[in-house]
Amino acid sequence: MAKTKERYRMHISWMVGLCFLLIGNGIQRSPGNDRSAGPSLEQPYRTAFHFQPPKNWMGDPNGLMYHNGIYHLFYQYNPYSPTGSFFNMTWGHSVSYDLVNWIHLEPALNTDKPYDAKGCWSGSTTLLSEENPVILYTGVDNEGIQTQNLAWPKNLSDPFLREWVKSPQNPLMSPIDDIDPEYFRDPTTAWKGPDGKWRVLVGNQMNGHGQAFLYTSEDFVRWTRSKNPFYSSNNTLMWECPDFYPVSINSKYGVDTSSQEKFTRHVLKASINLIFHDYYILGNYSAETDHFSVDTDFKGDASDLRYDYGKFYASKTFFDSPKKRRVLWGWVNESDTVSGDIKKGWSGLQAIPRSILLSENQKQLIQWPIKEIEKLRKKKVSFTDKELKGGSVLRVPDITASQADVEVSFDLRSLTEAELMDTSWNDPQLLCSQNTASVRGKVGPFGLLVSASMGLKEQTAVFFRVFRSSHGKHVVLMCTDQSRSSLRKVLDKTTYGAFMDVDPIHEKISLRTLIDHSIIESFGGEGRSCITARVYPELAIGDEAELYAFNNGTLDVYISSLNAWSMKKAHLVSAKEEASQQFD
Ligand SMILES: *[C@@H]1O[C@H](CO)[C@@H](O)[C@H](O)[C@H]1NC(C)=O
Ligand SMILES: *[C@@H]1O[C@H](CO)[C@@H](O)[C@H](O)[C@H]1NC(C)=O
Ligand SMILES: *[C@@H]1O[C@H](CO)[C@@H](O)[C@H](O)[C@H]1NC(C)=O
Ligand SMILES: *[C@@H]1O[C@H](CO)[C@@H](O)[C@H](O)[C@H]1NC(C)=O
Ligand SMILES: *[C@@H]1O[C@H](CO)[C@@H](O)[C@H](O)[C@H]1NC(C)=O
Ligand SMILES: CC(=O)N[C@H]1CO[C@H](CO)[C@@H](O)[C@@H]1O
Repeated sequence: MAKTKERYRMHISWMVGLCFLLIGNGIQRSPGNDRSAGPSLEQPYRTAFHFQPPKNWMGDPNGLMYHNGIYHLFYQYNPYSPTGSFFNMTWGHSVSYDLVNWIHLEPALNTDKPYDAKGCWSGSTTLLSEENPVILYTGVDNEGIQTQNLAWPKNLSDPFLREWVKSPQNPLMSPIDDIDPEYFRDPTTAWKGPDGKWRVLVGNQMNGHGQAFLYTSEDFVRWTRSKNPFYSSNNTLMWECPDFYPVSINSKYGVDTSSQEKFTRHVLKASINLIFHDYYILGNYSAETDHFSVDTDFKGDASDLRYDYGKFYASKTFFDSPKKRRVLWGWVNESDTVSGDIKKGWSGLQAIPRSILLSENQKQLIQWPIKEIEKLRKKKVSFTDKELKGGSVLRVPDITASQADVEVSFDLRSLTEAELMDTSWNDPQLLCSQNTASVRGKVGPFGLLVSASMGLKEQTAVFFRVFRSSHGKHVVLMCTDQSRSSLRKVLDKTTYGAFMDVDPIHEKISLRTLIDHSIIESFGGEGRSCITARVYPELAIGDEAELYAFNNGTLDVYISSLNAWSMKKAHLVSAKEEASQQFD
């Protein structure tokens, strides 16, 4: 869990928040219950098909797992306030049959032991066998000392696994040697090596640099720490929520965390504290020697690979065994002010779960929203072969543009005149900030204007620009420009950017964007570059939101196809509501 100055600030605002809630109690309508979870005048920013608890603050996704026909999502949850806090952090718990519709349960872990008196922070679940799941999590005591702890289900016959028991042997891993006890957290899902021993990584820092230690165990209770870090990088800060897993080479399937299949490579992901982005590197892992040889280290600059180049942090994957896929969850926090969060009564979303694969060239990961989300698609609007002249906008009619799934692909026929790429332009976010949608270019900006108001006073532009590099190749830049996303001023409206590994001579440039009131998740080039943004329009809310395709370059582009679906609302209910519905 993010432990920073920001959190201290949050703590202060937490107290303010609590007062507000007490005063407001009885006056405010609860933003929580499912029926109001979609568009409403009071809650225009609450989402319809993204995961969120009924109210209050949610952070990192924690143990994710599939167990006996049911998916479990645990998450950092502050049950007392819509703002983050150092104190009282619990493991929120919800279950699902399809990863789309959810039943909210009581928190699975609460702060009730001396070693977790201050908080039950992030961790993971591991299936010791198909039947036997366990939780490893970071407990924080009243001194701020962090340890790793074990819990298991109280009653394996309860299909929802509502109650969890903490091991009497806790804490199992304590900060030793010169590990800073306040920077020792977030155990990964464990994997089993050929020697039958379990292995987990725990994030920490040494002299201000991020690293992870490997712990091994035969019984999951007594753990031995490796002498040297499993991997460390001087180009990073403290690692939060490390994740380590195999990906298959040239197969469309995901791989179990403990798999010893030959044709795999490994991904090491670290959530970098204070920077709040999730970076990853690729390499070869040998479970015989526990050696991880990487293609390249983290570089600590804009060329590092990220899951998402917008807002997306503290993510975690799990292996979805029945579907044979690896699924990624990530926390998307608010871009609103703390008082905005308090007014809404909630803060934090989970991104739509993404299935994750290694690209064919093995240089990066490919992410795509899980197939199940398409169940929510209803009315479809589509057209093909449409010319989009330089400087034009095209309205997509008949769609609930505040709650939609849009797929568009662009065909570029005149690339010879593309602007020349300067070799010093190596920071895509900077490049997008300097070249927002209102800076006209040649090939681009072209893309979508989402969450737009009639007349375009408010709009969020998700777009591409194509440059020519000196050696005759092309560079594709993908941007999300939030500068005009809301008439409100005090929001974080950072313009996000990513380079996209697409050759526009041989491929169309595709974009899929999931729009859900206050979140815009965009997947460029079939999942090669992803950008998630949070927006809070004042005009473009509910039925007032519009969707456009646009081209602000001087050269024409062609929409080879556009499909847009209005989306239904997912069903998110409490266990009680679920039970009463079944009774009805
Ligand atoms: C365990 O859960 C099952 C199914 O919900 C229930 O019937 C049983 O009473 C529970 N056992 C205990 C000891 O709580
Ligand atoms: C990383 O930094 C430490 C000092 O903080 C130094 O001792 C070590 O040599 C550095 N490692 C590399 C690979 O540069
Ligand atoms: C990883 O393994 C592949 C296949 O054996 C090999 O080609 C590649 O060089 C290895 N990479 C590293 C960094 O060891
Ligand atoms: C949450 O969002 C705020 C506002 O955009 C940002 O300043 C902060 O760094 C984010 N925190 C995390 C942990 O991502
Ligand atoms: C296109 O560029 C012009 C000129 O900068 C700007 O006024 C206009 O808002 C831009 N259009 C879009 C859709 O951003
Ligand atoms: C409701 C509740 O348990 N609140 C606690 C949150 O943490 C603070 C600081 O430890 C306690 O003082 C509160 O009682």
